[in-house]
Amino acid sequence: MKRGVDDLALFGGPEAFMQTLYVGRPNIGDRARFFDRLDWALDNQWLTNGGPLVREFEERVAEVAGVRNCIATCNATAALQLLVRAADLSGEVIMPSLTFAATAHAVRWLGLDPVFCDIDPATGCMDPKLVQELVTPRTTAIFGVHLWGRPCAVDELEKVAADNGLKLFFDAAHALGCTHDGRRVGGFGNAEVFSFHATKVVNAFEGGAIVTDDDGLARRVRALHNFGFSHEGVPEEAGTNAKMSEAAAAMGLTSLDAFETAIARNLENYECYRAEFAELAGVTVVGFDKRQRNNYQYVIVEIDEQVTGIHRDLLLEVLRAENVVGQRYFSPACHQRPPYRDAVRAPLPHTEWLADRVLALPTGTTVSREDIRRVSDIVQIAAGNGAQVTSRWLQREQRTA
Ligand code: T4K
Repeated sequence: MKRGVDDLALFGGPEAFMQTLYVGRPNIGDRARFFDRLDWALDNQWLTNGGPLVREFEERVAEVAGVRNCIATCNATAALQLLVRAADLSGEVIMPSLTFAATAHAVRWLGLDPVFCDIDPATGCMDPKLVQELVTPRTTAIFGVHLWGRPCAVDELEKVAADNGLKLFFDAAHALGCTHDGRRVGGFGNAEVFSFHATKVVNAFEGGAIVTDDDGLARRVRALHNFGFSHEGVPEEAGTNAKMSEAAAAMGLTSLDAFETAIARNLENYECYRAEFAELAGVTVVGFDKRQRNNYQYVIVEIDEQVTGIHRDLLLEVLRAENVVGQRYFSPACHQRPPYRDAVRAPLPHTEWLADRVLALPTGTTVSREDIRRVSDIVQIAAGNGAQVTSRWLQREQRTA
Protein backbone atom coordinates (compact mmCIF):
# COMPACT_ATOMS: atom_id res chain seq x y z
CA MET A 1 0.00 0.00 0.00
CA LYS A 2 1.23 3.47 -0.90
CA ARG A 3 1.58 5.99 1.90
CA GLY A 4 2.56 9.21 0.19
CA VAL A 5 3.81 11.06 -2.86
CA ASP A 6 7.26 9.41 -2.68
CA ASP A 7 5.60 6.02 -3.19
CA LEU A 8 4.00 7.03 -6.50
CA ALA A 9 5.52 5.17 -9.45
CA LEU A 10 5.73 8.48 -11.33
CA PHE A 11 8.42 9.45 -8.80
CA GLY A 12 10.19 6.10 -8.66
CA GLY A 13 7.97 4.05 -6.32
CA PRO A 14 6.90 0.49 -7.21
CA GLU A 15 4.03 0.11 -9.68
CA ALA A 16 0.71 -0.62 -7.94
CA PHE A 17 -0.36 -3.16 -10.58
CA MET A 18 1.73 -5.87 -12.23
CA GLN A 19 -0.98 -6.39 -14.84
CA THR A 20 -2.35 -3.29 -16.55
CA LEU A 21 -5.84 -2.28 -15.47
CA TYR A 22 -7.96 -0.89 -18.33
CA VAL A 23 -11.24 0.91 -18.87
CA GLY A 24 -13.53 -1.01 -21.21
CA ARG A 25 -12.52 -4.66 -20.79
CA PRO A 26 -15.03 -6.77 -22.70
CA ASN A 27 -17.88 -8.54 -20.90
CA ILE A 28 -17.50 -11.90 -22.56
CA GLY A 29 -19.91 -14.12 -20.66
CA ASP A 30 -19.85 -17.91 -20.82
CA ARG A 31 -17.05 -18.86 -23.20
CA ALA A 32 -18.32 -22.44 -23.68
CA ARG A 33 -21.72 -21.09 -24.74
CA PHE A 34 -20.01 -18.75 -27.21
CA PHE A 35 -18.08 -21.63 -28.78
CA ASP A 36 -21.28 -23.74 -28.92
CA ARG A 37 -22.95 -20.96 -30.87
CA LEU A 38 -19.97 -20.60 -33.15
CA ASP A 39 -19.83 -24.37 -33.73
CA TRP A 40 -23.53 -24.34 -34.54
CA ALA A 41 -22.98 -21.62 -37.16
CA LEU A 42 -20.07 -23.55 -38.66
CA ASP A 43 -22.02 -26.84 -38.64
CA ASN A 44 -24.89 -25.09 -40.42
CA GLN A 45 -22.50 -23.32 -42.74
CA TRP A 46 -24.49 -20.12 -42.38
CA LEU A 47 -22.10 -17.30 -41.55
CA THR A 48 -23.78 -14.00 -42.41
CA ASN A 49 -26.58 -12.26 -44.39
CA GLY A 50 -29.24 -12.20 -41.69
CA GLY A 51 -28.63 -15.72 -40.36
CA PRO A 52 -30.41 -17.25 -37.35
CA LEU A 53 -27.96 -15.91 -34.74
CA VAL A 54 -28.29 -12.33 -36.00
CA ARG A 55 -32.08 -12.67 -36.06
CA GLU A 56 -32.08 -13.95 -32.48
CA PHE A 57 -29.75 -11.11 -31.44
CA GLU A 58 -32.06 -8.56 -33.07
CA GLU A 59 -35.09 -10.00 -31.27
CA ARG A 60 -33.34 -9.88 -27.92
CA VAL A 61 -32.03 -6.32 -28.39
CA ALA A 62 -35.52 -5.17 -29.46
CA GLU A 63 -36.87 -6.75 -26.27
CA VAL A 64 -34.29 -4.95 -24.09
CA ALA A 65 -35.12 -1.65 -25.82
CA GLY A 66 -38.88 -2.25 -25.79
CA VAL A 67 -39.30 -1.56 -29.51
CA ARG A 68 -40.76 -3.39 -32.51
CA ASN A 69 -37.75 -3.21 -34.84
CA CYS A 70 -34.04 -3.85 -34.49
CA ILE A 71 -31.55 -4.02 -37.33
CA ALA A 72 -28.13 -5.30 -36.27
CA THR A 73 -25.13 -3.74 -37.99
CA CYS A 74 -21.36 -4.17 -38.19
CA ASN A 75 -20.83 -1.22 -35.82
CA ALA A 76 -22.65 1.85 -34.50
CA THR A 77 -20.87 4.31 -36.79
CA ALA A 78 -22.32 2.55 -39.83
CA ALA A 79 -25.70 2.47 -38.08
CA LEU A 80 -25.64 6.26 -37.64
CA GLN A 81 -24.73 6.65 -41.31
CA LEU A 82 -27.59 4.38 -42.32
CA LEU A 83 -29.98 6.63 -40.45
CA VAL A 84 -28.67 9.70 -42.26
CA ARG A 85 -29.36 7.95 -45.60
CA ALA A 86 -32.60 6.24 -44.64
CA ALA A 87 -34.10 9.49 -43.33
CA ASP A 88 -32.85 11.47 -46.38
CA LEU A 89 -31.05 13.95 -44.18
CA SER A 90 -29.10 16.78 -45.74
CA GLY A 91 -27.56 20.11 -44.74
CA GLU A 92 -26.95 20.44 -41.01
CA VAL A 93 -27.38 18.11 -38.05
CA ILE A 94 -27.30 19.52 -34.52
CA MET A 95 -25.40 17.40 -32.01
CA PRO A 96 -23.23 17.76 -28.91
CA SER A 97 -19.49 18.16 -29.23
CA LEU A 98 -18.91 16.21 -26.01
CA THR A 99 -19.16 12.78 -27.61
CA PHE A 100 -17.01 10.17 -29.31
CA ALA A 101 -15.82 11.39 -32.71
CA ALA A 102 -17.99 8.79 -34.45
CA THR A 103 -21.18 10.80 -33.87
CA ALA A 104 -19.80 13.73 -35.88
CA HIS A 105 -17.87 11.55 -38.34
CA ALA A 106 -20.99 9.63 -39.36
CA VAL A 107 -22.58 12.86 -40.52
CA ARG A 108 -19.51 14.52 -42.01
CA TRP A 109 -18.54 11.34 -43.91
CA LEU A 110 -21.80 11.63 -45.85
CA GLY A 111 -21.20 15.29 -46.70
CA LEU A 112 -23.47 16.86 -44.07
CA ASP A 113 -22.39 19.48 -41.54
CA PRO A 114 -22.42 18.69 -37.84
CA VAL A 115 -23.39 21.77 -35.83
CA PHE A 116 -22.29 21.54 -32.23
CA CYS A 117 -24.54 22.52 -29.36
CA ASP A 118 -23.35 23.17 -25.83
CA ILE A 119 -24.25 20.85 -22.98
CA ASP A 120 -26.04 21.24 -19.70
CA PRO A 121 -23.06 20.94 -17.30
CA ALA A 122 -25.25 19.14 -14.78
CA THR A 123 -25.93 16.21 -17.13
CA GLY A 124 -23.19 16.32 -19.77
CA CYS A 125 -25.91 16.03 -22.43
CA MET A 126 -27.03 18.62 -24.98
CA ASP A 127 -28.91 21.60 -23.55
CA PRO A 128 -32.28 21.59 -25.37
CA LYS A 129 -32.74 25.34 -24.79
CA LEU A 130 -29.67 26.00 -26.92
CA VAL A 131 -30.69 23.63 -29.70
CA GLN A 132 -33.48 25.90 -30.90
CA GLU A 133 -31.01 28.77 -31.38
CA LEU A 134 -28.93 26.65 -33.78
CA VAL A 135 -31.78 25.70 -36.09
CA THR A 136 -31.39 27.18 -39.59
CA PRO A 137 -33.20 26.51 -42.88
CA ARG A 138 -30.46 23.92 -43.61
CA THR A 139 -31.09 21.90 -40.42
CA THR A 140 -32.73 18.53 -41.02
CA ALA A 141 -32.10 16.63 -37.80
CA ILE A 142 -30.98 16.57 -34.19
CA PHE A 143 -28.69 13.81 -32.90
CA GLY A 144 -28.86 13.56 -29.11
CA VAL A 145 -26.20 11.51 -27.31
CA HIS A 146 -27.00 9.67 -24.06
CA LEU A 147 -23.55 10.39 -22.69
CA TRP A 148 -22.11 7.70 -20.35
CA GLY A 149 -25.59 6.14 -20.36
CA ARG A 150 -27.27 9.23 -18.88
CA PRO A 151 -30.32 9.88 -21.05
CA CYS A 152 -30.68 13.26 -22.76
CA ALA A 153 -33.51 15.68 -22.00
CA VAL A 154 -35.62 13.56 -24.32
CA ASP A 155 -38.99 15.32 -23.97
CA GLU A 156 -37.55 18.79 -24.54
CA LEU A 157 -35.61 17.61 -27.59
CA GLU A 158 -38.74 15.94 -28.96
CA LYS A 159 -40.53 19.27 -28.65
CA VAL A 160 -37.77 21.23 -30.44
CA ALA A 161 -37.74 18.61 -33.21
CA ALA A 162 -41.53 18.70 -33.59
CA ASP A 163 -41.70 22.52 -33.51
CA ASN A 164 -39.16 22.76 -36.32
CA GLY A 165 -40.14 19.75 -38.40
CA LEU A 166 -36.82 18.01 -37.73
CA LYS A 167 -35.96 14.33 -37.40
CA LEU A 168 -34.66 13.30 -33.98
CA PHE A 169 -32.22 10.46 -33.51
CA PHE A 170 -30.30 9.33 -30.46
CA ASP A 171 -26.79 7.99 -30.32
CA ALA A 172 -27.43 5.49 -27.54
CA ALA A 173 -24.03 3.79 -27.91
CA HIS A 174 -23.57 3.92 -24.11
CA ALA A 175 -27.15 3.44 -23.02
CA LEU A 176 -28.30 -0.14 -23.55
CA GLY A 177 -30.60 -1.09 -20.69
CA CYS A 178 -31.00 2.47 -19.37
CA THR A 179 -34.29 4.22 -18.70
CA HIS A 180 -35.53 7.80 -18.73
CA ASP A 181 -38.69 8.61 -16.74
CA GLY A 182 -39.22 4.88 -16.47
CA ARG A 183 -39.20 4.48 -20.26
CA ARG A 184 -36.52 2.36 -21.90
CA VAL A 185 -33.84 3.95 -24.07
CA GLY A 186 -34.44 2.65 -27.58
CA GLY A 187 -37.92 4.01 -28.17
CA PHE A 188 -37.14 7.72 -28.19
CA GLY A 189 -37.14 10.02 -31.22
CA ASN A 190 -37.40 8.53 -34.71
CA ALA A 191 -34.77 5.90 -33.95
CA GLU A 192 -31.84 5.17 -31.64
CA VAL A 193 -28.47 3.51 -32.19
CA PHE A 194 -26.65 1.11 -29.87
CA SER A 195 -23.00 0.11 -30.06
CA PHE A 196 -21.80 -3.42 -29.35
CA HIS A 197 -18.11 -2.59 -29.61
CA ALA A 198 -15.75 -4.66 -27.44
CA THR A 199 -15.70 -1.89 -24.82
CA LYS A 200 -19.48 -1.64 -24.43
CA VAL A 201 -21.57 -3.26 -21.72
CA VAL A 202 -22.70 -5.85 -24.27
CA ASN A 203 -20.22 -6.62 -27.02
CA ALA A 204 -20.32 -8.42 -30.33
CA PHE A 205 -16.58 -7.91 -30.92
CA GLU A 206 -17.73 -5.04 -33.14
CA GLY A 207 -21.40 -4.34 -33.68
CA GLY A 208 -24.24 -1.88 -33.64
CA ALA A 209 -28.00 -1.74 -33.97
CA ILE A 210 -30.73 0.62 -35.04
CA VAL A 211 -33.90 0.34 -32.97
CA THR A 212 -37.18 2.03 -33.83
CA ASP A 213 -40.96 1.75 -33.72
CA ASP A 214 -41.17 3.34 -37.16
CA ASP A 215 -41.81 0.30 -39.37
CA GLY A 216 -41.22 2.21 -42.62
CA LEU A 217 -37.88 3.56 -41.46
CA ALA A 218 -36.90 0.08 -40.25
CA ARG A 219 -37.73 -1.46 -43.64
CA ARG A 220 -35.60 1.13 -45.41
CA VAL A 221 -32.66 0.72 -43.01
CA ARG A 222 -32.85 -3.06 -43.36
CA ALA A 223 -32.69 -2.79 -47.15
CA LEU A 224 -29.92 -0.16 -47.13
CA HIS A 225 -27.68 -2.15 -44.77
CA ASN A 226 -27.82 -5.03 -47.25
CA PHE A 227 -26.90 -3.31 -50.54
CA GLY A 228 -30.39 -1.82 -50.89
CA PHE A 229 -31.93 -5.26 -51.54
CA SER A 230 -35.66 -5.70 -51.12
CA HIS A 231 -37.11 -8.97 -49.73
CA GLU A 232 -36.89 -10.46 -53.20
CA GLY A 233 -33.16 -9.79 -53.33
CA VAL A 234 -33.51 -7.04 -55.93
CA PRO A 235 -31.44 -3.88 -55.32
CA GLU A 236 -34.03 -1.11 -55.26
CA GLU A 237 -31.65 1.67 -54.30
CA ALA A 238 -27.94 2.15 -53.75
CA GLY A 239 -27.22 0.66 -50.35
CA THR A 240 -24.14 -0.39 -48.46
CA ASN A 241 -22.94 -3.47 -46.64
CA ALA A 242 -23.30 -2.86 -42.91
CA LYS A 243 -24.45 -6.32 -41.86
CA MET A 244 -23.54 -8.06 -38.63
CA SER A 245 -21.96 -11.51 -39.07
CA GLU A 246 -23.08 -14.69 -37.31
CA ALA A 247 -19.78 -14.82 -35.37
CA ALA A 248 -20.41 -11.31 -34.05
CA ALA A 249 -23.99 -12.26 -33.14
CA ALA A 250 -22.71 -15.38 -31.31
CA MET A 251 -20.57 -13.09 -29.16
CA GLY A 252 -23.39 -10.55 -28.82
CA LEU A 253 -25.85 -13.19 -27.61
CA THR A 254 -23.35 -14.62 -25.15
CA SER A 255 -22.52 -11.17 -23.82
CA LEU A 256 -26.26 -10.41 -23.58
CA ASP A 257 -26.73 -13.58 -21.50
CA ALA A 258 -24.33 -11.98 -19.00
CA PHE A 259 -25.84 -8.49 -19.23
CA GLU A 260 -27.54 -8.48 -15.80
CA THR A 261 -24.42 -9.85 -14.10
CA ALA A 262 -22.34 -7.13 -15.77
CA ILE A 263 -24.74 -4.40 -14.64
CA ALA A 264 -24.77 -5.72 -11.06
CA ARG A 265 -20.98 -5.75 -10.98
CA ASN A 266 -20.73 -2.30 -12.55
CA LEU A 267 -23.13 -0.93 -9.95
CA GLU A 268 -21.08 -2.46 -7.13
CA ASN A 269 -17.91 -0.92 -8.59
CA TYR A 270 -19.58 2.45 -9.03
CA GLU A 271 -20.77 2.47 -5.40
CA CYS A 272 -17.31 1.44 -4.30
CA TYR A 273 -15.66 4.37 -6.12
CA ARG A 274 -18.26 6.74 -4.71
CA ALA A 275 -17.54 5.58 -1.17
CA GLU A 276 -13.77 5.85 -1.72
CA PHE A 277 -13.98 9.43 -3.01
CA ALA A 278 -16.79 10.67 -0.76
CA GLU A 279 -14.43 12.72 1.42
CA LEU A 280 -11.91 13.68 -1.26
CA ALA A 281 -12.26 17.37 -2.11
CA GLY A 282 -12.20 18.19 -5.83
CA VAL A 283 -12.81 14.62 -7.03
CA THR A 284 -16.45 13.90 -7.84
CA VAL A 285 -17.86 10.68 -9.22
CA VAL A 286 -20.46 11.64 -11.83
CA GLY A 287 -23.82 10.53 -10.45
CA PHE A 288 -26.80 8.72 -11.89
CA ASP A 289 -30.48 9.13 -11.10
CA LYS A 290 -31.07 6.14 -8.81
CA ARG A 291 -34.79 6.08 -9.69
CA GLN A 292 -33.78 5.14 -13.23
CA ARG A 293 -32.14 2.00 -14.51
CA ASN A 294 -28.57 2.35 -15.75
CA ASN A 295 -25.85 -0.01 -16.93
CA TYR A 296 -23.10 1.84 -14.98
CA GLN A 297 -20.59 0.91 -17.70
CA TYR A 298 -18.72 4.18 -17.26
CA VAL A 299 -17.31 5.41 -13.97
CA ILE A 300 -16.51 9.04 -14.68
CA VAL A 301 -14.80 11.31 -12.19
CA GLU A 302 -14.50 15.07 -12.46
CA ILE A 303 -11.17 16.47 -11.32
CA ASP A 304 -11.36 20.07 -10.13
CA GLU A 305 -7.83 21.44 -10.54
CA GLN A 306 -8.64 24.58 -8.54
CA VAL A 307 -9.40 22.44 -5.51
CA THR A 308 -6.96 19.54 -5.91
CA GLY A 309 -4.00 21.40 -7.44
CA ILE A 310 -3.61 18.67 -10.05
CA HIS A 311 -4.93 18.67 -13.61
CA ARG A 312 -6.82 15.66 -14.95
CA ASP A 313 -4.05 15.00 -17.51
CA LEU A 314 -1.34 14.76 -14.87
CA LEU A 315 -3.55 12.47 -12.81
CA LEU A 316 -3.83 10.25 -15.89
CA GLU A 317 0.00 10.18 -16.03
CA VAL A 318 0.20 9.31 -12.35
CA LEU A 319 -2.21 6.41 -12.91
CA ARG A 320 -0.51 5.26 -16.08
CA ALA A 321 2.83 5.00 -14.25
CA GLU A 322 1.02 2.61 -11.87
CA ASN A 323 -0.28 0.54 -14.83
CA VAL A 324 -3.78 1.96 -14.62
CA VAL A 325 -4.99 3.20 -18.00
CA GLY A 326 -7.81 5.72 -17.56
CA GLN A 327 -9.56 7.37 -20.51
CA ARG A 328 -10.45 10.99 -21.34
CA TYR A 329 -14.07 10.28 -22.37
CA PHE A 330 -14.43 12.73 -24.16
CA SER A 331 -11.60 15.15 -24.34
CA PRO A 332 -10.72 17.02 -26.43
CA ALA A 333 -14.33 17.54 -27.45
CA CYS A 334 -15.13 17.13 -31.16
CA HIS A 335 -14.89 20.84 -31.96
CA GLN A 336 -11.41 20.96 -30.38
CA ARG A 337 -10.10 18.32 -32.83
CA PRO A 338 -8.68 19.08 -36.28
CA PRO A 339 -11.61 17.92 -38.47
CA TYR A 340 -14.10 20.16 -36.69
CA ARG A 341 -12.15 23.22 -35.50
CA ASP A 342 -13.74 25.33 -38.23
CA ALA A 343 -17.24 24.01 -37.57
CA VAL A 344 -18.03 26.01 -34.42
CA ARG A 345 -21.19 28.08 -34.76
CA ALA A 346 -21.57 29.26 -31.15
CA PRO A 347 -19.32 29.17 -28.06
CA LEU A 348 -19.30 25.89 -26.15
CA PRO A 349 -18.12 26.93 -22.68
CA HIS A 350 -19.78 24.14 -20.71
CA THR A 351 -18.50 21.51 -23.12
CA GLU A 352 -14.94 22.81 -22.79
CA TRP A 353 -15.23 23.08 -19.02
CA LEU A 354 -16.40 19.48 -18.60
CA ALA A 355 -14.10 18.03 -21.28
CA ASP A 356 -11.13 19.46 -19.38
CA ARG A 357 -11.89 17.58 -16.17
CA VAL A 358 -13.47 14.21 -16.94
CA LEU A 359 -11.68 10.94 -16.46
CA ALA A 360 -13.03 7.41 -16.93
CA LEU A 361 -11.72 4.88 -14.40
CA PRO A 362 -11.50 1.10 -14.79
CA THR A 363 -14.66 -0.85 -14.05
CA GLY A 364 -16.44 -3.93 -15.38
CA THR A 365 -16.51 -7.60 -14.50
CA THR A 366 -12.73 -7.97 -14.48
CA VAL A 367 -12.20 -5.19 -11.94
CA SER A 368 -12.30 -6.27 -8.29
CA ARG A 369 -13.10 -4.31 -5.15
CA GLU A 370 -9.43 -4.62 -4.18
CA ASP A 371 -8.40 -3.15 -7.58
CA ILE A 372 -10.70 -0.18 -6.93
CA ARG A 373 -9.31 0.29 -3.44
CA ARG A 374 -5.79 0.45 -4.87
CA VAL A 375 -6.76 2.79 -7.73
CA SER A 376 -8.51 5.01 -5.19
CA ASP A 377 -5.41 5.05 -2.95
CA ILE A 378 -3.40 6.41 -5.88
CA VAL A 379 -6.02 9.04 -6.70
CA GLN A 380 -6.27 10.03 -3.04
CA ILE A 381 -2.51 10.48 -2.71
CA ALA A 382 -2.23 12.41 -6.00
CA ALA A 383 -5.32 14.60 -5.59
CA GLY A 384 -4.82 15.02 -1.85
CA ASN A 385 -1.31 16.36 -2.51
CA GLY A 386 -2.02 17.85 -5.93
CA ALA A 387 0.14 20.97 -5.63
CA GLN A 388 3.16 18.94 -4.50
CA VAL A 389 2.71 16.32 -7.26
CA THR A 390 2.34 19.05 -9.88
CA SER A 391 5.42 20.99 -8.78
CA ARG A 392 7.60 17.85 -8.52
CA TRP A 393 6.48 16.76 -11.96
CA LEU A 394 7.12 20.23 -13.45
CA GLN A 395 10.62 20.32 -11.92
CA ARG A 396 11.36 16.89 -13.37
CA GLU A 397 10.07 17.91 -16.79
CA GLN A 398 12.26 21.05 -16.72
CA ARG A 399 15.33 18.99 -15.81
CA THR A 400 14.74 16.55 -18.69
CA ALA A 401 13.85 19.28 -21.23
N1 T4K B 1 -21.14 7.05 -30.37
C1 T4K B 1 -20.56 7.05 -29.16
C2 T4K B 1 -21.07 8.00 -28.13
C3 T4K B 1 -19.50 6.17 -28.88
O1 T4K B 1 -18.90 6.18 -27.67
C4 T4K B 1 -19.06 5.30 -29.89
C5 T4K B 1 -17.95 4.41 -29.66
C6 T4K B 1 -19.71 5.33 -31.14
C7 T4K B 1 -20.75 6.22 -31.35
C8 T4K B 1 -19.30 4.44 -32.27
O2 T4K B 1 -19.50 3.08 -31.94
P1 T4K B 1 -18.76 1.93 -32.82
O3 T4K B 1 -18.81 2.35 -34.26
O4 T4K B 1 -17.35 1.80 -32.28
O5 T4K B 1 -19.61 0.71 -32.57
C9 T4K B 1 -13.41 3.08 -27.88
C10 T4K B 1 -14.22 2.30 -28.88
O6 T4K B 1 -13.45 1.91 -30.02
C11 T4K B 1 -15.46 3.01 -29.34
O7 T4K B 1 -16.32 2.02 -29.86
C12 T4K B 1 -16.17 3.69 -28.18
N2 T4K B 1 -17.28 4.47 -28.59
C13 T4K B 1 -15.20 4.59 -27.46
C14 T4K B 1 -15.86 5.26 -26.28
O8 T4K B 1 -14.15 3.77 -26.94
P2 T4K B 1 -11.05 4.12 -27.94
O9 T4K B 1 -10.33 4.88 -28.97
O10 T4K B 1 -11.12 4.66 -26.56
O11 T4K B 1 -10.57 2.60 -27.93
P3 T4K B 1 -9.26 1.91 -27.34
O12 T4K B 1 -8.77 0.94 -28.33
O13 T4K B 1 -8.34 2.97 -26.87
O14 T4K B 1 -9.80 1.08 -26.13
C15 T4K B 1 -10.36 1.70 -25.00
C16 T4K B 1 -10.13 0.82 -23.79
O15 T4K B 1 -10.71 -0.43 -23.94
C17 T4K B 1 -8.69 0.59 -23.47
O16 T4K B 1 -8.55 0.89 -22.12
C18 T4K B 1 -8.45 -0.88 -23.76
C19 T4K B 1 -9.81 -1.51 -23.69
N3 T4K B 1 -10.04 -2.56 -24.67
C20 T4K B 1 -10.23 -2.22 -25.97
C21 T4K B 1 -10.46 -3.18 -26.91
C22 T4K B 1 -10.67 -2.82 -28.36
C23 T4K B 1 -10.05 -3.87 -24.28
O17 T4K B 1 -9.85 -4.16 -23.09
N4 T4K B 1 -10.31 -4.85 -25.20
C24 T4K B 1 -10.52 -4.55 -26.51
O18 T4K B 1 -10.77 -5.49 -27.32
O19 T4K B 1 -12.53 3.95 -28.52
